[in-house]
Amino acid sequence: MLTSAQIEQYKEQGFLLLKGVLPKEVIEPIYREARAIFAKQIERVLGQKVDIDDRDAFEAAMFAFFEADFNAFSSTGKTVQHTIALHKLGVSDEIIDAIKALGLTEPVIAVRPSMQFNSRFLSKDGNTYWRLGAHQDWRNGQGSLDSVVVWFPMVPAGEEIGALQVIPGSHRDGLMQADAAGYAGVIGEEIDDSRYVQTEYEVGDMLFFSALLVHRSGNNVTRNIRWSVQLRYNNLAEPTFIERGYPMPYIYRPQDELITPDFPTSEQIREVYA
Ligand SMILES: O=C(O)CCC(=O)C(=O)O
Repeated sequence: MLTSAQIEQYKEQGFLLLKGVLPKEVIEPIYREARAIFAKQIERVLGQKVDIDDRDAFEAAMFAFFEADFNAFSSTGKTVQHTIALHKLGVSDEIIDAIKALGLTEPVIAVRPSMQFNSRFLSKDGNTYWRLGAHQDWRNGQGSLDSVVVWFPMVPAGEEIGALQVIPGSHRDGLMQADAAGYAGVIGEEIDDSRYVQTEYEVGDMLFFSALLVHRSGNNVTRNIRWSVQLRYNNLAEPTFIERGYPMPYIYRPQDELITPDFPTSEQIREVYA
């Protein structure tokens, strides 16, 4: 699927933006299902039926939902990352073949797929919303040295809506200093803005990049949400990954308390199985 020039470019630059990897018909149902899931909670919380195909009206309702019930917004945001369609995409031949071509001879999923809804109106303080400063994903994944991240928006995306910005070749400089290993692991040293390249996408385009590539979120200055997906993979055959015991830094566990106290009643259960 990839030409040798593309593979060379990936090795040199640490990223490869592939145009039209997937037909819109594959991305659209994932985006649509995510909106439909949010719409159900919007109706419950705001008492408002929203048309998921009316982008501005739907997104205005998203912002109102965020303000009205942050907990429900946050768990709905997690729920949309668990759809069957999104997970199927993460193991689709198109993506796995590309990752193999990039050198991951024995690919394995590094972490569950994630979906982001980037907007300053989905921010607690209007400033530090889901917009990441300069970082390397390797610091939170700690996987194989050739670990690959796949990033793509589900809407057309360029500078205005804050598509990803990358520093070509920065993967070759190795792991840079940062104070934390998790999502807060922003690179400590000052990086000249002129080193960043703005990436641009139509729906179906995908960015493949080394987990060591320095990158950051763009600044979404529009009133729309930048819906995007990230998929991450490691290579089971990479010698240091084997040597380090296949580290798995992502913590996934149930919380200790019931979210809805005194629920469910036996009557509710009997109704389900009636
Ligand atoms: O989508 C974004 O704005 C940032 C995503 C990112 O950099 C990451 O998940 O590593």
